[in-house]
Amino acid sequence: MRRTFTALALILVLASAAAACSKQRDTGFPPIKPSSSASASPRPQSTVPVTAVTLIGKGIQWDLSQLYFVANQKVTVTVDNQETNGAAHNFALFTDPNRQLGQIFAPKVDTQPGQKLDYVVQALKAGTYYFECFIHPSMHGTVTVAK
Ligand SMILES: [Cu+2]
Repeated sequence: MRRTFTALALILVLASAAAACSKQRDTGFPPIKPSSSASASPRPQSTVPVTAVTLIGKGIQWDLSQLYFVANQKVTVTVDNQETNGAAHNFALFTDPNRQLGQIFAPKVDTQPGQKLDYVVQALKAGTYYFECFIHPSMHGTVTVAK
């Protein structure tokens, strides 16, 4: 009788251990990406309007999705292309959120991998504008222009 009880207890212990194991495996969180994934993570940013800003292009992503320009002054956008996949980037500006219409700044040249290039944007009135890389329209964001 005692032997049966011991065997039963052992089975219960094993069963609960297996349950705990499978519970541990499913955390409900997405798996942690290895650090080798090329996506640039957003960096903390000031909301103060500036006349010069650097945009880093890496992994077919900009490091910033929101820019702040000073109104009524030329603004220099430096594109820092950190790609290792051979992709070139550039900077274009629109008044239309879908970036289909209202282009107000067109890049004359592309920034090649390993290059930094300045795009000097003409003085803009206060308001909201939209930027993108012409080559990769998924690389886009918003520009807030304020005094
Ligand atoms: Cu691009």
